[in-house]
Amino acid sequence: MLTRDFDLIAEELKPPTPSMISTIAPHGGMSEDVLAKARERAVRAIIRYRDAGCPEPVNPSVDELDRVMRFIIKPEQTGCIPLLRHELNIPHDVGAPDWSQDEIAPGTSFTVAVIGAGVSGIAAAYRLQQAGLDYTVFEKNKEVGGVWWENTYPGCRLDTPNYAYSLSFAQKSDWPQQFSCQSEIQKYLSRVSAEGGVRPRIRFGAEVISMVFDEPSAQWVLTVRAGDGHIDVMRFNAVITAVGILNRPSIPDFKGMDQFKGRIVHSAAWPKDLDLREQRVALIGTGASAFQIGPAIVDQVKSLTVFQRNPPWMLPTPNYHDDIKPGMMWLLKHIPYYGRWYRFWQFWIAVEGRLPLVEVEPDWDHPISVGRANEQLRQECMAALERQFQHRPDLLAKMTPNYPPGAKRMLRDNGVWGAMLQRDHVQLVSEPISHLTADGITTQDGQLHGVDVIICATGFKASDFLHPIRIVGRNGRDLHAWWQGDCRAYLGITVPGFPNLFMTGGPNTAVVVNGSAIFSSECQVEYSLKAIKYLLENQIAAIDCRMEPFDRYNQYIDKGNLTKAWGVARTNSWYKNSKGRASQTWPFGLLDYWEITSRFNSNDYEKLTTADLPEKNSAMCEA
Ligand code: N01
Repeated sequence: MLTRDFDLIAEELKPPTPSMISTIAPHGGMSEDVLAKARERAVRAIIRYRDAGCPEPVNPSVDELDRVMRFIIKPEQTGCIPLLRHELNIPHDVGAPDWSQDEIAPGTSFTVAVIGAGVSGIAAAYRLQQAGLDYTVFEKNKEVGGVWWENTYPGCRLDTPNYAYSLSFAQKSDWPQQFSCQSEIQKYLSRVSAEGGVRPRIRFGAEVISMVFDEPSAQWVLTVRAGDGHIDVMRFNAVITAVGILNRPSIPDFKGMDQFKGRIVHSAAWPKDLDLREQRVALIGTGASAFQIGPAIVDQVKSLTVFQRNPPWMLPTPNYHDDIKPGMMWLLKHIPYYGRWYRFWQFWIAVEGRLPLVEVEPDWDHPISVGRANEQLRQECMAALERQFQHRPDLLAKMTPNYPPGAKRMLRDNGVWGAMLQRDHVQLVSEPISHLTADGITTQDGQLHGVDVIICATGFKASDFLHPIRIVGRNGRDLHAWWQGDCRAYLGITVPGFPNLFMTGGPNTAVVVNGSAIFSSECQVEYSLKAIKYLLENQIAAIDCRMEPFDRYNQYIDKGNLTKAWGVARTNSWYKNSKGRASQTWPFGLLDYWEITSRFNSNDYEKLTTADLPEKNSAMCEA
């Protein structure tokens, strides 16, 4: 893009399609010979750019962009070019609304409430602002960031590649690591909210406790509690929820919890004053949070006892904690667009990601894996486990999962967890917990494990979408009662009976082996804006999802989830709800979600004008 030298993307330099089992080959699997040629040409191009005085890059034409994209992607993947253009964001912000309220509905009043100022809430606010809409963001915390503000436990960091884990309209080219730490991501979100101009529209310390659809006015009536207990009741034409799914801590209810003399903390509510030095510490759970906490505290504590219910599958990721190398940092800093193309690469890889590796093959018969590719992944991960625990057969046995890889979140492994477990003052207990006593944790074999502090890294109530907000829609329908713990939505965004309510991070939108939550949130926000545009253009008060597309969509999702390891495996995970249905996971590729959310089909919705709506519904309006 800098030099317009298309020799740099000559056919002979094309990287082979990288195969992704547990890890991806460096440089997309290019041979040493090709790599040397590519480096030589790149260096010459950089020198030319330097000698020309580092001119401002001229925006590439669409043809030029496509040519570069086609150099990387497979010929059969050209369908994903629009998605990749969105993520690359060159030369312009593809996801920006192509309209404004002033242009399409001048003089009308239309207000939107956004609930939550984490990544999704910031994205929603930014897009609403671009469309010139009147909006207010309600955030229960004192700062933006959502989970990245709340989770301050030692070792907290990303476990998805960072260049793809950022907003398409606010890319950052100087992430210090491939998987950045919590404080870095929090700083980024704080900066985006300030520079994006949305911060003044956020009401901090304001928790939405209920929202009721008032049919006569087709407005949502929100009851909002401020930090000082003050209650406000406010009306909005539409609501976008951005409350996240992994943020309501799940704290186990062990017998005898009230007897324990020490401190019990949850990973997501880490007390600032918690001093673990010389303490005997219990870590309950071996999910993503525990995996980060354990190695970060092991040097301080007197002893660490890890209580494991099911071992996780570990995904070899040697560079997990590494800083970006100086050479790469130089390129990111000095070569315009380098970070964008790096993001492009990470996104393109994630379009399918590890999805083929978790595919269920009906003719595959194995006690653990669900298909041939899944078995290959299992064997690679097993080989890595065996290498790590070659001198500790006891630990290898405890660390060997008996369910297919991908049935629950696979954890990034650069060896620190295995090394931690092999320290003298660390013990891995796989005997189930029976109860707590004043002095510690008793397991079902009757053994008391004396501890001073218990850390519950026991996850979140992921399937309780929008909990604990009371939500009442048309005809007095209570959303939580209607869902009965089995949450569903159309496209993960709208629910019949709840007009003009748009969710981000809703049911079945979590991408778990391909991509990041930010991608889905941006799709949901952009879809919501398209729906609002439709309302304004057509002077319709509200749209209400029809049952037929809702049912059809959920059948498609359920069928899809049953083709993936998590859909058929019986293991516990936050992917499933208490009914055993995978209500969190998106079972297809990123392109599929992009395509179904990139157009708003008004036929999927019943249109409500204020004239159609009942005149009075005072009971429902009571806050
Ligand atoms: O929670 P989890 P998490 N007794 O639900 C165990 C994201 N995240 O906070 O496997 C004993 O995964 C439970 O056991 P089992 C990421 O998406 C992201 O670790 O159910 N144990 C499990 O081991 C992640 O997937 C980052 O048998 C009990 C653990 O607790 C998601 O958040 C960083 C128990 C819970 O694991 C959740 O991760 C951290 C009980 N009663 C987290 N109850 C990023 O970097 C539960 N367990 C982006």
